[in-house]
This record gives sequence, structure tokens and C-alpha cells, in this order.
Amino acid sequence: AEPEVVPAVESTADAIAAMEIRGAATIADAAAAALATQAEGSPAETPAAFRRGLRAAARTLYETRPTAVSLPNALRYVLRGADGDTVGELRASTIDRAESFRRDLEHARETLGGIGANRLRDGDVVLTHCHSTDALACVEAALEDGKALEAIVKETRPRKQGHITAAQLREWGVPVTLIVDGAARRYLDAADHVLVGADSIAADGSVINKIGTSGLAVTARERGVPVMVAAQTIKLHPDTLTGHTVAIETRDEREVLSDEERASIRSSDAPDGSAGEPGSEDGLTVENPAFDVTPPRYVDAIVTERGQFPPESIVTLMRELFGDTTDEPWAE
Ligand code: RUB
Repeated sequence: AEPEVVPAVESTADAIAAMEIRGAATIADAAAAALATQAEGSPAETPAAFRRGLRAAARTLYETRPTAVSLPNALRYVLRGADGDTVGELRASTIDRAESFRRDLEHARETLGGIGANRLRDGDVVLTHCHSTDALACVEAALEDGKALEAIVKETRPRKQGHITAAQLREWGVPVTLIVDGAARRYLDAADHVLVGADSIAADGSVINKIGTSGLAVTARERGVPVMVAAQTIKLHPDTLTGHTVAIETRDEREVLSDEERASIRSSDAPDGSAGEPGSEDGLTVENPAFDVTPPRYVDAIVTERGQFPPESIVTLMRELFGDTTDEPWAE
């Protein structure tokens, strides 16, 4: 049988799984681009075969990482636009739809940035966690408005996406103080805002973002620092409208503890005599959840391209945009 999924889709999926392509919006953009590549390169000779290949490509992308809902939202949007009676028409409509998705994504980020910038005053200090293009769009727009900002950047273990945030902010000339995650509470008194992005927003206004966000938000509430979440509407998770929860990705324990580090912890003197190979029953468990859930009461505002919302009212926007459509058009 002919290969249904073009190699470029497989490599995009691999890059997402390996986090060479990462961050909810960037993943969605890459997934839409990959579906366009599938449409372009599909060897299908019949409309049915074309659609089968497109669904298979979408499944390959869908299965990479579970938490950022922008990924299935992107796949759903593009697949719904695949329209036509011939392979040629299907090809063209899919490519068009993927391109319009990518344009909208960029436009939404810019609009969101302009709205979020209104919350930032001249001279403010923002404290960031992880790396979010939506959060940074707010900083960029405020800088364009002529406001001076400073940033305290949490490094964000284990993958240190804080370094990406620091590099971007420095490129824009923003003074950056980089801190380890454990130092966040100490530095909150120097911050005017906690500014983060989101991988998914649930119907009750819960924010699903990089592990450590919820602890940061609780501490920010204790210190009286407002928490601002920048998330364009493709981060709204339609399944949560019907009471589903968002899957939290767990990643390889070697991101936290290398085999070498594990070997240095393992003791041949342990009372249970454990000295097995990494991953074996040696009494040392490493857990590596990539995301956590921040309850709405710790979030002051969710900034989207459609305006700012208190988290508890985001459900209204969610219903308007998604209704109760939670189909999976990529299913076999
Ligand atoms: C990235 C992360 C980001 C959101 C929002 O996690 O938690 O805060 O995805 O990013 P990871 P954006 O590095 O594990 O993908 O605003 O760019 O969509």
C-alpha cells in the first residue's frame, strides 16, 4: 500500500514530541502547516483516499502531546475546511484553510498583545514562568506603546524554557533578572504582575499551564500580586464544556534525573538491597508531570484576542466559539 502520511508530517510530529517545536500556539501553527504539506504531497488518486490520508496525518500529529488543546483545535479547524469533489479541489481547500488558520493565529496574538498591554504600566515589573508567545505579545505591545518594563524570569525546570523568554526579552532591550523556580516567592514583592500563558483553559476558568504555574499563582495571591494569563481563544478546551478534564502530560524521568545522577543516588547499602538498573525497582521514583491546573480563584484575568475576562466568565466565550462540538474528524 502507498504511504498515506507524507514524511514531512512524520518529522513535524517527531519535532513536537521531542519539544524542538513547543509552546501551545507554535505547536498549533506547525500542525496546520503540516496538514498543508500533507495536502500538497498526498499521493491519493481518489477523494476518499485523500481524506483518509489527511485523517491519518491529523492522528499522527494529535498523538504527539496531550495537554495543549490548540493542537486538536487546529486539526479540527483545518479538517473541517477540507472541501471538494475532486482531489484537486480537496488539496486546494485544505491548503487554503491551513493558511487562513495560521494567519488568524498570528493576528489573534497581535490583537491579544494590544489588549494585554493595557494592563501593563510604564515602569512595571512582570514575573514570568516558562515561555509563552501570547504572554510575550503583551510585553511587546507595551514596549511599542513606549512603556519601559522589567522582567523577573523563572528558569522553569526541567526544560528551562525561561532561557527562551530571557533571550526574547533581552532582544527587545528589557532588563531581565533570571531566578531559579524556588526563588519565586522571594522575588514576588518586586513584581507588579505575574504574566503567564496557557496550554488549555477549562470551562470553569481553570488554567492549564507549565508545571509550577499553580504554585506561583497561589503564592502571588498571598503576596497580593495580580496574575494575568495571556491565552488566545484556540487555548479554550471545548471538551471541558461537557465536564471532561484536561489530560496532563507526563514526560520522561530523564529530563529530571539523568541515568548518571540516578546511579549516584542509588546505594548498594540500602536496606532493601536495591541496586538495579535505571527504571527498575530500586526504590527511587521520579515523576515528571509537564503541566498543572491553576484554579480560577487564583487568576485575575484571562486576556484573549476577544477581550479580557475574569476566569469564571470564560465559559460564555467558550460556548459562543465552540458550542458543544467536540467531534474528532480525524478518527478512522
Ligand atoms: C509551554 C507552556 C506555555 C504555553 C503557552 O510548555 O506551558 O506557557 O504553551 O505558550 P512546553 P504560547 O514548553 O512544554 O510546550 O503562548 O506560546 O502558546
